[in-house]
Amino acid sequence: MERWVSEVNAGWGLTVKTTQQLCDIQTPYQHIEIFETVNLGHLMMLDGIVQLSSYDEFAYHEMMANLPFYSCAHLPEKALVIGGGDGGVLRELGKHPELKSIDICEIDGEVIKAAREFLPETACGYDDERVHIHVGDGSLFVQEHPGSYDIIIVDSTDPAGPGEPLFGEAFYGNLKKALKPGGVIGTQAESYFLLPEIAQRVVKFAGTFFKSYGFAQIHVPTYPTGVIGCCVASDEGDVREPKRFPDEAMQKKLRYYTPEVHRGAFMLPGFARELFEK
Ligand code: SPD
Repeated sequence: MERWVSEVNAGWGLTVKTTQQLCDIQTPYQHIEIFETVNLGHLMMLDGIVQLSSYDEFAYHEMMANLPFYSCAHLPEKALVIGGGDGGVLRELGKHPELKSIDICEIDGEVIKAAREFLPETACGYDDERVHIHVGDGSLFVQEHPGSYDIIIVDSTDPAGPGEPLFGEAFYGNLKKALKPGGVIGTQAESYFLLPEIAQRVVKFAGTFFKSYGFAQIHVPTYPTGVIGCCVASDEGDVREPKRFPDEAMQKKLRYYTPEVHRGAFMLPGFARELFEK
């Protein structure tokens, strides 16, 4: 039966026509819903907030994985994903043979199960033998692993519910401690149109702890306002400049990320630049 489902966020919304609800689970952490849609393939929502659609998830996941990967001044070998239970960031990291180990710490094991059952093209990231799954609180996990990772990617929900601690200043300090020297973080930094105060806060925290940092914009039509940010930060080199480039074979595996897109993503509209300079 056809049904329009909406994300209503900050006083406005995004509505998608669906044909079938594949998953409808309330976990101790959140409400997981997955729909079959008319035009966007599968759509996953957590607590009513769109997390991904098959139509454009490649854009978000490629950038979340590759901005930190290619910003890292040394060749990254060990990666950590906080959140990201759908497996999309894992899938993109898995394209890099240089990575020897990819840990994921997702607080809600039911998200992993639902993604594996209903979003196989995204959750195929789990099929990689370098991936180690930890179900738990990412904010505690980073405190328990000092000096451990070359790149850490925080693929969180919005700062309400289980995602809340991942938007605090203390968490950014702990991310820095969990990195090896010269490591890079990439964190979900919201939309400068939809949630400008959150985007501003995240970039400010990155600037408190790291020498080089910036907000990279990613075009994702199925997130309200069509844009979302990845805050990239490191103590080594300029994160706006890729340190290595995908070879031809790797570039063929990517539909959104290119070295030019890496540089261009940090070129923000004037009002957004001002937001982050305050
Ligand atoms: N405002 C929604 C932000 C969602 C970011 N996380 C998406 C998870 C996809 N792996």
